[in-house]
Amino acid sequence: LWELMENYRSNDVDSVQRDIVAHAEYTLACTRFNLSDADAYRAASLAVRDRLLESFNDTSAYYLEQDVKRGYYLSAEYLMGRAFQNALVNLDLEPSFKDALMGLGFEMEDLFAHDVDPGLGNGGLGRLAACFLDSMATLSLPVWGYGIRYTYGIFRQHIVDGKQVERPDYWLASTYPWEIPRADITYPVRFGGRVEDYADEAGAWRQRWVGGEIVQAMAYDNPIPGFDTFNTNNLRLWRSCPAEEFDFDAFNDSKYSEAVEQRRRAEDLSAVLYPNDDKWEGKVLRLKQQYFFVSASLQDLLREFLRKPNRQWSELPDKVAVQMNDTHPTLSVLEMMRLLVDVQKLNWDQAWDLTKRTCNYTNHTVMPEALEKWPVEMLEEQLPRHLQIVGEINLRFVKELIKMYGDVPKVQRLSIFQEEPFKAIRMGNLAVLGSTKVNGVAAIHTEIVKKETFAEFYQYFCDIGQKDMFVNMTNGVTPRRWIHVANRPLSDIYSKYLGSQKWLTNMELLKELRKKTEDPALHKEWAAMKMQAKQHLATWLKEHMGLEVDVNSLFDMQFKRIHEYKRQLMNAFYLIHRYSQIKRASPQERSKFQKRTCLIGGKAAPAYVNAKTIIKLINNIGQVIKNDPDVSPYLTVAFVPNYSVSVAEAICPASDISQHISTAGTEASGTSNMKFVMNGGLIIGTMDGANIEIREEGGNDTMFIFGCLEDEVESIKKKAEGGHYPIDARMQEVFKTIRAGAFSLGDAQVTSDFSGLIDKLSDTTKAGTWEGDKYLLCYDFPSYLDAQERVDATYADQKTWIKLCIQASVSMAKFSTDRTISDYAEVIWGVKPAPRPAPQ
Ligand code: DL6
Repeated sequence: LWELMENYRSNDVDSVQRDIVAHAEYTLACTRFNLSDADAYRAASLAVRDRLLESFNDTSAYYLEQDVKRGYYLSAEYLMGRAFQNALVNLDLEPSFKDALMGLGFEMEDLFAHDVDPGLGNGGLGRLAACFLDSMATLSLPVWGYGIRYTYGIFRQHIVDGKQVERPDYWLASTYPWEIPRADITYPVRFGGRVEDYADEAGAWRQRWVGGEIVQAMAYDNPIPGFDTFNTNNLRLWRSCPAEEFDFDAFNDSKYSEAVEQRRRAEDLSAVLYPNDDKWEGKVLRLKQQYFFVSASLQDLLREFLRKPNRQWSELPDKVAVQMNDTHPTLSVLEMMRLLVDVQKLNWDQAWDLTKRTCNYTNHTVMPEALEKWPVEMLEEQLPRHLQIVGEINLRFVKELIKMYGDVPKVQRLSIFQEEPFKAIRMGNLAVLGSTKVNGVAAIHTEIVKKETFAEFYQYFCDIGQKDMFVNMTNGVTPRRWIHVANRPLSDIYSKYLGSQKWLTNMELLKELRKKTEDPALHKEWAAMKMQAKQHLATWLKEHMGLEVDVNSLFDMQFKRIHEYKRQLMNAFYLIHRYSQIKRASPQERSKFQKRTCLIGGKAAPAYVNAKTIIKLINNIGQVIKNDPDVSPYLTVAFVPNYSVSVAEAICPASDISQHISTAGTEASGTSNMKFVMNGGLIIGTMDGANIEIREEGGNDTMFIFGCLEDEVESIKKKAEGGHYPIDARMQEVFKTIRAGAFSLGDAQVTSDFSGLIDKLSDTTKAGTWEGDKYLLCYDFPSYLDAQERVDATYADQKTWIKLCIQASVSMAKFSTDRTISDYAEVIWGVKPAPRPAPQ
């Protein structure tokens, strides 16, 4: 067969051109004499895909042959971003494809816009998973991702009359050349039915799960090329399809509609991504989605494990590491037990030992409303065997706890089962108990996980001598996408000053440039780079929103999911305050104000009323300012719709300052903070999440810090209960303007909605509580204003500003996912790089 296969595809311009034209002619059946940009995009992407597949197939064969330990990243969400340019960069094909396309009459960059940006995730957690995949491949680590191939990703956000309107995201409407459907790789996944006891050949009682409904999980492979390596890994996404056997029986019985209904039910499973971020919703379809992808993934990885002849089950933890991305894939613990005990017939103790030593869990949020709790009833109905298994795990665990501590209330809190207000499985507790390592995603977050979220578990593991079970893995982002692809002028500056592109796989090298933070030549290039990014964004804003912005103004950005804890509302209050200041000033004074363009973006969960009201408020502020000729020359405020990976690629490079202003102790890490600083912007922020570590790396002077500290929050809230909670006069002024309808554009209902937001905050007796100022906006507002003043003052001195930007950006090595993933591989997975040798 090998001899029959041609050589690898050649990458000289001529061969690339031939491949593109051949794909246009034979694969796409387009006439090669008249190709549109869209046709050229499809043909070129297929030519890239051929090269991806060569590398992908050979890497998979190499891993198998070497029998390396494999890692599997299980995540319900991935925000991969556009694949075309990324693949060209990672496979080092950009120059030849650029020339080849040019020769055919196309600008390569024009074709990038035809690439789909699949939104198979909500926000930070999904984008992190995508950056992780890039680093795993780049580090030549034999780690694959598993997830769900949602037919509809996160909704497309439109702004109509200042309000968020959600439209379905049918991302598959245009062709998607980056996936390979694997009709030959399918697994049955069962729901419902019942558990039967039976005696096996040796006479021992065993259980088997029978009946119910079966759907097929079909694999779609998305090759993930590494940068500067011959390895290409895989993201395997599962699509639900009807199982054939079922339809057949039903048709025979002439139950046509029932059969059709069954097909629809099966397809529904992977139809939509739930658009909630940081919030658990007890929807049965969501539980089924989780089990669906967990079951298919585990069946698949165990099949791979068993491909080596004479495998012993005891080898499993030496050959397989599973990472559960948040609690969404926690059913892995139960499914692994079922597959080992019921299917492979291992005894319980061995199966439990292997499961625990194979699985690991990452926590991504401190929001209690995010911790999943599946009702026992729901499990009983959908996954009866798993309910038995979790019951048994818990029984053994509780017995051990009682032996250690006695029958004390703490045992109930550690239990996997919640009794009140409804009987449920606490997925967080199950994830911790079923794992070798548990990690948080930034230093402060891991401490909170240990002292609050899972305090009693942490104590328990300390008591049994496993203190090291909880570890920190500070997040990161990939410099390939977030610098090299998103901001080529900056990438070129780095490569020029360092003499090579090696910094792209070793960001420590950038620290060399700390010596040059005052170098006038570098300053000049840096300023030109920033200006180019701002101009690029300005063109984009004009094209997409009809918005005109002044590229000489300070670009101020806040882009992330809209959530009360992220405090976009505080930013909105600040904008009103700034507006009033400018409005009140005399014409001469006005001209002294630093001009600002303030852009905010992010999606709100469709049912999150307050978040949607905040979006409306921001839009109305933008409108009022735009209509006010006294202020509009000095201040622009706009809400940028449909924040996504590709939008972020235009946004991040253009920022001067970005806002990461969550209440201390609420944002687990944040990753856009990293992207903005890597792109030469500074941060105004709180001592929260990864801000703290970014500041440590860059130096205190590179961040405009304000607000209370995490360890002060408790006492501030306590004090507030007594009723003392002063509200700054400037904030009261803002409230007054809002209540007076200054931002309601004549709509009384809108005034009432906006007032609803601030009534809650200004009820001084309820500050710090759910009903009051839970996220301490009133408390932090004065210091936020001070920090904003420092921003303006520093920006006025461009020399200092650029120096700080360079200092911060070149100090970001810690936040490359290459560092993060090396830590995961070493500390958690025990997976080693397996670089495939250069092809002959
Ligand atoms: O770890 C990635 C990312 C963090 O940077 C954010 O701070 C955190 O809010 C986010 N969490 C989620 C919540 N998902 N759940 N559950 O996206 O994770």
